[in-house]
Formats: sequence, C-alpha cells, structure tokens
Amino acid sequence: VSGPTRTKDDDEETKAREKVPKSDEQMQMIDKALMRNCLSSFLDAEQRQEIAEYMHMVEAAEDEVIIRQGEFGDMFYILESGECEIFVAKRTEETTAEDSESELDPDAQEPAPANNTTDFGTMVYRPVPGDSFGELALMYAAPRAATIVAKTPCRLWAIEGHMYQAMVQDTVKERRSKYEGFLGQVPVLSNLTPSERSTISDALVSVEYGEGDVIIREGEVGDAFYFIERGTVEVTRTMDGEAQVLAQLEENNFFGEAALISQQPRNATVTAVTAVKCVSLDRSSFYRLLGPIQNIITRKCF
Ligand code: 1OR
Repeated sequence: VSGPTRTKDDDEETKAREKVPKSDEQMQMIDKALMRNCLSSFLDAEQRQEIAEYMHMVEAAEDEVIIRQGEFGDMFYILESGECEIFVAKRTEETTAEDSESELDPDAQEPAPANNTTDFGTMVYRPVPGDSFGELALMYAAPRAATIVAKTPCRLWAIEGHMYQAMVQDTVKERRSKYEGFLGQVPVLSNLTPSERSTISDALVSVEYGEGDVIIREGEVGDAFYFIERGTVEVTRTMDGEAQVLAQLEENNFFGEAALISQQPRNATVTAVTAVKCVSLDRSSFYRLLGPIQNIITRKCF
C-alpha cells in the first residue's frame, strides 16, 4: 500500500482483466460464494463460472482498509481466508432525517453495541470465509456503504465492476423489468421509488417447492416474503385444533410480506398445492440494500 489513504480498491482497479487459472476447489469456493451473495444468487452456473474465471487473488495486510465508506469503488470481493470487520458510520441522510431508526426497527440487524464503535463507525458484521462484499457500489454506482478492514492478513478473490457488469447486465435488465411491476403491487412496498424497486428486484431469490411442501408455518417467526411465479398454494389457519382453509393463491399473488416489517410469528400456514415457483425477499437483504425498511415505509413523500 503506497499511502495512508490508499485502499485495496485503488490498487486492484488497474489489475489486468484476464482469466486467472484456478484449482477445482477454488472454483467451487467462488461458485458457492456467488450463489450466496444476494446480488449474484440469480446468475446461472455458466455466468458464475465465467465470473470465477476472471477473479484474481489479492492480499490485504493486518489493519489494511479494503473498502472505505463514502469512497468510489467498484471491486467485488470474496473472502477466502483471514478475518475482517465491516463498519458502518451513519449515512448523512440518516443523521439529518429524524433519528428514529433504532426505535422503529428494533428487530432488524441492529448495529452492534456502542463499545464496538471506532473511527470507522459501528462494527456491523464479521465476514467469514466464503462471504462476499462490495457488490452494492458496483451494482448501483453508489459510494461504498461500509468500511471493511482486515483484522489479520486476508486473502480475497476480486473482480472489477465493469467485468462483472458486462457478464451479468442482460440478466439483470431482464429481471428488473420482470419484477419491478410486481413489487409495485405489494402494498407494504408501495412507498418505494421506481429506482428502489429496481434495486430490490435484484435481491429476489428464486425458490421452488414440491406439492405438499410447507412454505411458511403458522406460529414460526418469518423473515421473508414470497411472490408466486408459478403454481398454487393454500393458506390455512388452525382454529379449534383444525386447519381451516383461508384462501388459495396463484401466480402473481404474494404472501408473507408482514415479515419484512416485523418479527411477528406467521399468522397462517402456506402450503404448496402443486409444484410452486416463487421469488423471495428477506428482511436482511432489504436492510442491506435500502436501510431500515420502516423509515422507507413511513417516510413522507414530497
Ligand atoms: P459496498 O460496495 O457498498 C461496502 O461496499 C460493502 O459492505 C457493501 O457493498 C456490502 O457488500 C457490505 N450495509 C451496507 N453494506 C454492507 C452491510 C450493511 N453489511 C455488509 N455490507 N449493513 C446495514 C447497516 C445499516 C449491515 C447488514 C448486516
């Protein structure tokens, strides 16, 4: 690192854009990590393989800043080994707006207690090998939303944003036009701007169920909502010890949206009547992308 303000981001941006040979084990590790990241989980096996081929290894020394909040950067990283920490300093719009976030959103991924606060902000997460980060700035041309610091020497796989985008752009466009419309029909999300809806549509994950599978269960705490792309589900609630059918839902219906707002127990069971294909969104992906959902749902529109 050549200066105190340099980050890994600065160093890696200029790296050659060439395929880097890797062992099968390394390819598999990258593939798994891409499947787990909320913004690349929708890629197919071929796209993931292509991205994996272009990723190159970078090393970060102890205490090195890999990503700095607020800066420009468009590298996407997968942690291969070592320990690092993610810090979030209050974003400007959050400090100027009414500071009601913790009150309104007591159950989401709360910032860690104040004794975890440093110059970089509050420590929110300690990634483990296989975790990935840096996808937000890359997908949305936004400033880095968090600071990531190596606590021990780290090895990371990295890819430059333009490379990643070139490979996934068509898929992303297709998905956005497909899902933005449906997100607009969901009442709890009606306050989202079109651009927020398009952001959220990137985080939807496909899930499939067989006939008879229970998708959500009454009484359990849920954290995801579902939109039905194909198939039929039955909504039931136990009354006097017996399951009563409340509704049948089909293609283009959704369920479980209350879980985006609070950690209340599910108030009904939803079972697949046929083979069912859904897309789902969980509270933590929403939070990571747009911040506390309560602030968005309850904000005033000007
Ligand atoms: P980036 O490109 O913005 C910083 O660079 C990265 O930190 C970011 O992408 C994510 O990959 C990762 N909020 C924002 N970014 C987060 C968060 C986060 N956690 C990990 N990153 N959280 C919300 C805090 C209000 C924490 C959620 C658990």
